[in-house]
Amino acid sequence: MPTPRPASSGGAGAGAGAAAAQPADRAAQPADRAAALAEGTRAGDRRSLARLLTAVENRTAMAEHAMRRLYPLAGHAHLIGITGAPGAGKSTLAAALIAELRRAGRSVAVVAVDPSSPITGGALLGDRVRMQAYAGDDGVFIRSMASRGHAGGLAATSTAAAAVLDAAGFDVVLLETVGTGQSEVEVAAAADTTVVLEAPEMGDEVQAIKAGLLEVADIVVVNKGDRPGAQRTASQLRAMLTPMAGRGADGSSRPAPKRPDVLITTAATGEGVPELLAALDRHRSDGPVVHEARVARAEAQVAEVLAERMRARLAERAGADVAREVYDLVARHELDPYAAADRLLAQVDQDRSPA
Ligand SMILES: Nc1nc2c(ncn2[C@@H]2O[C@H](COP(=O)(O)OP(=O)(O)OP(=O)(O)O)[C@@H](O)[C@H]2O)c(=O)[nH]1
Ligand SMILES: [Mg+2]
Repeated sequence: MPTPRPASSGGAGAGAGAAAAQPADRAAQPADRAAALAEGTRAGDRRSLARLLTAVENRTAMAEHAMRRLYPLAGHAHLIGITGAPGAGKSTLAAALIAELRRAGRSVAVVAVDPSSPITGGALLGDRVRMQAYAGDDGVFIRSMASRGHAGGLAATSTAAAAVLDAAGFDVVLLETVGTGQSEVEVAAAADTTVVLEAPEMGDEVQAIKAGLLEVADIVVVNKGDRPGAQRTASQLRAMLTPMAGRGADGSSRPAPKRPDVLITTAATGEGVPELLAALDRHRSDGPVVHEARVARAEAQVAEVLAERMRARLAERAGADVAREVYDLVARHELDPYAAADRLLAQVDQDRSPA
C-alpha cells in the first residue's frame, strides 16, 4: 500500500503561501525540484507523482534527477503488462483486476500507454470514467501516457513510469496498451509478467498478429468468455503454444521459454479474474523467471541511456555538422551505417582522450 500523507505544501494551491511558493519553485534548479517531487511521490502526494510522470513522459532533465533518487526505492511492485488485439477487452479486464486487487487489499497503479497516437484524449476520457469509481481511494491511481513520437523509446518511457509508481509504493503496476500496433511488444518488455488478451472468433487475419504477440506472453487470456467460441479459441491457442515452447531460439543454448497458461475470462462480469490473479501471482513467484525479465529490461534501459548519452556527446564534442556530414554520406550510400557509427565513435573517443 502506498502510504498517503497529506501534502505539506501546494496541496490546495489557493493560499497566499502557495502563491508565494510558485515563482521560487519554478526558478529552482532541476535537481532541487526533482528532490522535492521525489520526496512528495515517496510520501504519497498525488500531485508530485502526477508532475513527475509528466516529466518522465517528456524526458526532462528533472525526470533523470528524480529517477536517480527513486530507483533505489523501486523493485517491489509486480509490473504486469496487458496487451493484445484491439477491442479484446484490455481496459475492461484492467478494471476487473483493479477490483479484484482492491478486494485483496492490494494497491494498484495503471498506466494506459497509447502507442499509436501522441494525443491522449480518448484514453484520458476512458480513464476519467474509471477514475470516478475509485475517487477517494488512495490505493488506485490511473494515468494515460502517449508515445509523443518516441516510437523506439516507448519501452523506456513505460519502464521509467513503472519505476516511479513502484517507488511510490504501489503493490501492482498495470501497463495497459491502447488500440493496436507493433509497439505493444515494447510495452510488454517493460513488465515482469505479460498478459496477452484475445477475444473469441477474431478471424484468421488476427492469427498473424497473434504469432508475434504470443511470443511475449507469460499468460494468454481469452476474454469475452460469455461469447460462443471462447473454449474453441482457447484450445486453438493451447495447440499453437505447445510447439512454440519446444522450438529452441535459433539453436542457441538458452532454455526454451515456459509454455504460457491459457485462461478464459469474462472481464465484463469478473468471471475468471480471481483465477487470472492467481496465475499472475504464480508467475511472479518464479524468482529466476522474473529476474531474467528484469535483467533484459535493465539492459534495454541502459542501452537506451547509452545511446542518448552518445548522441548528446557527439553533438557537444564533434558538433552537429560532423554528424550531419556522416549521415549525408550514408544517405548517398557512400558510407555504410556501420562504418559511419565507427567513424562517429572514433570522433567521440578522440575528443575525450585529451580532456
Ligand atoms: N461480451 C463481452 N464483452 C466484453 C467483455 N469485456 C469487454 N467487453 C466489451 O468489449 C468492448 C471493448 O472493450 P475494451 O475493454 O474497451 O477493449 P480494449 O482492448 O481496451 O480496446 P482498445 O483499448 O480500444 O484496444 C467493450 O464494448 C466492452 O464492453 C466480456 O467479457 N464480454
Ligand atoms: Mg482500452
